[in-house]
Amino acid sequence: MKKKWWHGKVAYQIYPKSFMDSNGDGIGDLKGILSKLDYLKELGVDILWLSPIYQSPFVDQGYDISDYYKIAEEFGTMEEFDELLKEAKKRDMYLVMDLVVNHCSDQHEWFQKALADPEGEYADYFYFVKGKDGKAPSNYRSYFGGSTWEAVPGTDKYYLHMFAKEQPDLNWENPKLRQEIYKMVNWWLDKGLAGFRIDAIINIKKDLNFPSFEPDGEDGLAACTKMVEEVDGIGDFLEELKEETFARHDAFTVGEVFNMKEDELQEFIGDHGHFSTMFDFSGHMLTEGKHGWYDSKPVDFKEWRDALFASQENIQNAGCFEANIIENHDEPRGASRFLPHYAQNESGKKMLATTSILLRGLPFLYQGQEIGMVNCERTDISEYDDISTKDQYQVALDAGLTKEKAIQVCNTHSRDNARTPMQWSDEAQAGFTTGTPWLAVNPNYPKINVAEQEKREDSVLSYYKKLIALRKSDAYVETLTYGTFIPAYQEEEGIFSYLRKSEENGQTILIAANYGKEPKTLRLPGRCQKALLSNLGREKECEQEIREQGTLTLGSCESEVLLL
Ligand code: TEU
Ligand code: CA
Repeated sequence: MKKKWWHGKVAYQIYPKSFMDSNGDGIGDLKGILSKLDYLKELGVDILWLSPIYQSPFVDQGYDISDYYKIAEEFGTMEEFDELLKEAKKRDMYLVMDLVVNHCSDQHEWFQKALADPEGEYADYFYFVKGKDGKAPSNYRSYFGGSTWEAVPGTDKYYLHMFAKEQPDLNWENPKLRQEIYKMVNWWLDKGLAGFRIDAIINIKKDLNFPSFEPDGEDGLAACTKMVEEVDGIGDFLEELKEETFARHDAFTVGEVFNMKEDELQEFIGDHGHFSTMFDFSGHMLTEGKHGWYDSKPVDFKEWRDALFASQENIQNAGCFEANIIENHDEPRGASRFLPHYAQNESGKKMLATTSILLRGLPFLYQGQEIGMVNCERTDISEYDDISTKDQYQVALDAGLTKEKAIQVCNTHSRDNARTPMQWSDEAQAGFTTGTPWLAVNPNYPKINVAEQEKREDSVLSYYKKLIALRKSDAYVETLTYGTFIPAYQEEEGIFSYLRKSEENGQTILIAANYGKEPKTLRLPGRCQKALLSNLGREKECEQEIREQGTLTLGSCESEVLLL
């Protein structure tokens, strides 16, 4: 595998609307981000991914773009963006934006022109398709529920939208559209962006016959992902996109890729792949429900660990390097999801951080993860903003769940769990805004907030700083970046443990954590040179036990990082 500048770095996702509000309108903004750059630098992160900040009607929180060349008014101005870019550079940080080009907003000029003249050239920027027998061309269910087809007024045609009807899909078969996209991507890269996180990209290739499938739900529809999974040929689009844009700028790209075919890893992220890297969602996909959030399974520790391990080995054997996450703006909080109830405390959060951040790959933190923010309980559907949550609530009701049960489903799975404002302090509205936040803050902010944790040496935040510093330290960066991943103690119940072994310098680092309820004693293969990091501050005790007895005893929710 060819070494790349970003391999040894740590990335951080900012959800701008909820990060920091500088002017009291309740909406996070660019100036807010600017004011927190030093905080992020101190945390140790290098690459900042901003969720969409383009002009948008915000039907899907900015993932519906109405002008790719404009900054949303809510977030600020282009001058402020340029300043953010400059200030990030000054601190040796890299800015990555979200590239949303499977679809745009129905308010985008292209779509408006297409509607105004459904036979004209702009109609061909989208999929305007004749209906069959007076009905939609196929029976696909969109990601956000309901048909993927919406009638084009005044015609017998329908337009395709894999997501909301306000997010019409762009027609990648049209070379003119592709050129427009490349021009726009290059325009941003010319400004000095480091690269892009690429949204929902696996959806850009369509089967132009739009075949219908066996219905898979009560609504008589079939998931649109079925078509995506069956169609071939996306590689040509992705390769052209790369050649025309990213490759020319040596840009960093991270794809949001679900449903990739198994043998395509090399093609996607090998040395000459379409993207630099992509997210490893193997742990997240495990729990997916067949029909929706309501029938998803809870996380089973062993299944989760083994899925991550299998994925690590698979990626490593392919000579690839993926991006690891425990949460993002589409997922519930990792601490609420992956930690058993008895472990949902500061020790548990530090343990989760340890086992995740030291995996082989590029770690991505999501805002608030570094202070251990958790899911937010709501009692009524009106308290939710997210379009997907509203749909899934209805799906749950339609499946026969009571209102109370359906709300519980949302509390567990809603994308809003991760979108509540960042908790900066115990002041009103968590110090996020002086006004009324666009989405209510999690009421636990007096307990969980940055200001309090900055003061405390043993806080989750302080631990994240140490953990990231360890990962990037001169002494261990080689091993923790490129060292081989080797599973360890897999037979031990509740244990999440692996080695990182460097061929370059001979170092072996053992990461061992006890997700179980009871203490666990492990026999070590040999001596230990040094305990590098303990989430309970037990470095010295561990060294002594290993020296005297050759064992390592981990209490419940304890994690240790040892140089063997
Ligand atoms: O997500 C794509 C996606 O397929 C899912 O994460 C989906 O949004 C989720 O399962 C619905 O609950 C990306 C973005 O990350 C997401 O925020 C956007 O809504 C979506 O694309 C459309 O742009
Ligand atoms: Ca604001």
